[in-house]
Amino acid sequence: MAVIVPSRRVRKTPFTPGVEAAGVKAYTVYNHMLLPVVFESVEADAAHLKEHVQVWDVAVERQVSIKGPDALRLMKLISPRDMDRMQPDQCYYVPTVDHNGGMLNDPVSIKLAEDHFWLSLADGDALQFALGLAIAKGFDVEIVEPDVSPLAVQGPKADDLMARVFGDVVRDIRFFRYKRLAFQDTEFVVARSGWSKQGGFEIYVEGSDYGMLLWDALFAAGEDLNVRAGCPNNIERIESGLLSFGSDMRRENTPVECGLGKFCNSPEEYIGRAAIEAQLRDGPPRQIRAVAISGDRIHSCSEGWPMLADGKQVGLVASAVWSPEFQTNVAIGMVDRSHWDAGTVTEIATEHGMREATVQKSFWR
Ligand code: THG
Repeated sequence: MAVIVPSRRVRKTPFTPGVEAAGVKAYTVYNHMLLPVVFESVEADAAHLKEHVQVWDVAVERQVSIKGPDALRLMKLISPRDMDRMQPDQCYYVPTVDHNGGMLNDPVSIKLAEDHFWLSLADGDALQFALGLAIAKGFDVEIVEPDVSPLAVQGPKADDLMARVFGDVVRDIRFFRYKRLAFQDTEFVVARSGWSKQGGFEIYVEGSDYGMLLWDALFAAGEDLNVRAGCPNNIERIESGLLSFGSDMRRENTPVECGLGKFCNSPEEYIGRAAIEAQLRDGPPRQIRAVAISGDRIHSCSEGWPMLADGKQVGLVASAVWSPEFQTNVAIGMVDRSHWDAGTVTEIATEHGMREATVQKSFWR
């Protein structure tokens, strides 16, 4: 394939100079911005992530800032999750849905103040959804994409590296909580979160000019920890069951189908509530499952593969890759109720021929 050309529409990030110097081998485009996908190789990157610490340019996780007297009202309309329980230093994983319960995005929301939230977006123009609702409802809120670029520090040595740059106080940050921590003459929201299950943090870098200063500070502090540039890793995240919006789930799926029903507990009216509550009551017609695929190493699944039983489609695999750690092809499938029990064997039609695909009891991690 040819290269991706950056422009005002396909934006570089504040960390792109560091990513380029670290020898990035491929990008994808996410929220109209460059997202690195490989440094050494996806397998070598995964092995390093599981043993050391990596710094990830996840500036593509763009923030929608919702601020003003009606910010909480708008958040309650958008969020299936009970916003009244959210603590002042908390982050919530929030599936956002349309009026039929169809997934529109799966952001992390960050409560900055009683009247100020960020939605840290997956791929999709969810700012326009929030803005449209606010305009239609006449809400008193300001909605903007601020100059905020998340940088993730992930891996078992993340606490040690972060402590060297931000102080030992980082060790006290609990999962999906944040603290505001000083860096040079400013401060950043620093949360214990990130799109891997190796542990770590996300630093919401406010002000693009600080991007490379922080990048360089982390690499200078972490030399003896074997710190490297990394990125969300397709092997580690499939083993971990971290879902990718646009691939594993889309608007044709509800949060219940995505296994995110536990995040739909708002006692108040929100958009899509009737459809979601009906599925919580009756069970969804299909649901996300871990799937193991037999045979030779799968490098990637770009189009989505139908899962077949007796020649009839009973599901769809949208992410699959060889796992060196578990010595099988690991995959994420959206599987019909009739075939979603653990141990069920189906066939998938890949461009490399037919393969056996077995539904697993749970993800690998
Ligand atoms: N961090 C931030 N923004 C993001 C992502 C992120 N925006 C895009 C994308 N990732 C959104 N999707 C997810 C999906 C899963 C998780 C976070 C964001 C996640 N899930 C945990 C899990 O499944 O174990 C648990 C969440 C919980 O218990 O609340 O972390 O990564 N800033």
